[in-house]
Amino acid sequence: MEVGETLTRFIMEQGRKYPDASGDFTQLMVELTRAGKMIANTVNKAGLANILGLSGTINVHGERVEKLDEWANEVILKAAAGTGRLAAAVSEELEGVYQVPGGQEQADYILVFDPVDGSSNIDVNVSIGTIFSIFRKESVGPAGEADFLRPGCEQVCAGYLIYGSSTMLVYTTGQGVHGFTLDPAIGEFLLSNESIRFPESSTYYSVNESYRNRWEDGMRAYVDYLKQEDPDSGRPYSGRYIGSLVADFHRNLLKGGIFMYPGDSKSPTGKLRLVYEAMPLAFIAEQAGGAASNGRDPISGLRSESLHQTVPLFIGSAPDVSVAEAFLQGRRGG
Ligand code: P6P
Repeated sequence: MEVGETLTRFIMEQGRKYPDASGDFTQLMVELTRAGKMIANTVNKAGLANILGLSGTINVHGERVEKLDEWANEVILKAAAGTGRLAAAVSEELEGVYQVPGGQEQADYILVFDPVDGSSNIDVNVSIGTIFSIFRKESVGPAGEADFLRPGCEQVCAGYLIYGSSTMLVYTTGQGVHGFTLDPAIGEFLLSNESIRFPESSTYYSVNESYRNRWEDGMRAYVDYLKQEDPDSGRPYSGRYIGSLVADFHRNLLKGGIFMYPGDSKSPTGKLRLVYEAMPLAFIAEQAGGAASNGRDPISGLRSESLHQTVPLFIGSAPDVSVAEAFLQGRRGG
């Protein structure tokens, strides 16, 4: 595919590689990208639309649209459910499993997503994102929690949108990681980064060091290691942490680096959600030649025990994740 190819065409081309593909997945992806365009349009005028409180807009039902998170949640649910190809969904904004109205329980797919990750950053104009992934529904009849408590390796698709200096959609279906940039002039996502791979060498590490005193010794030792002068290994790495998971992950994916949100004495399993934050990004990281771990085990092999379970996350260039694990497991010292 050449640069500039539309996302819709790319999805359809990829779909053709699966002879038994019914087109349902393609339809779902096309609708998710349409929802992404709607969210991008609103985010990009956030300052004007007073997005943090009331959006300042009125929806089709004449109701005042609430916060961005709830609004984006609705936009994504409506877009995906409107395809008739989605049975159910789990979102950071919803307590339990959302059954798609209209009895789509026979539909093949279920969706997990975080509609707006990092929305607290929007009022200071920092990039934020949407994270999503798709599983095939396993159960017969209405999808239950068990359909969503699956190992990450069973995802059929994972992606994120990043609303920054430009809006990008990055996704994988297990055939590499591909990035598309929204051209606002024509309202199309155009192929801009085909087959993204983590660079051989890393430049960045991302972690909130204000929690250092809560970390276990191995975590402190690892971050100290990254700060040592050792030009041969590219150290010291540059610290970059903007408090927006998608933005930090995206930069490290393109430039090389590791993002960490460890467990600590206050939050032993960290803050980030396994099902709709860590697992989708882990699929992308692995498809780009990187790795994702909870400090011991690959995220892709974990099975969540609850919909909103948190998990420590170490994700990025594979060598960096491996070294971090060695420090965390006491196999390496400073
Ligand atoms: P902390 C945003 O609230 C978020 O969920 C992620 O996007 C981000 O990486 C993390 O939390 C930041 O959390 O505790 O460092 O402020």
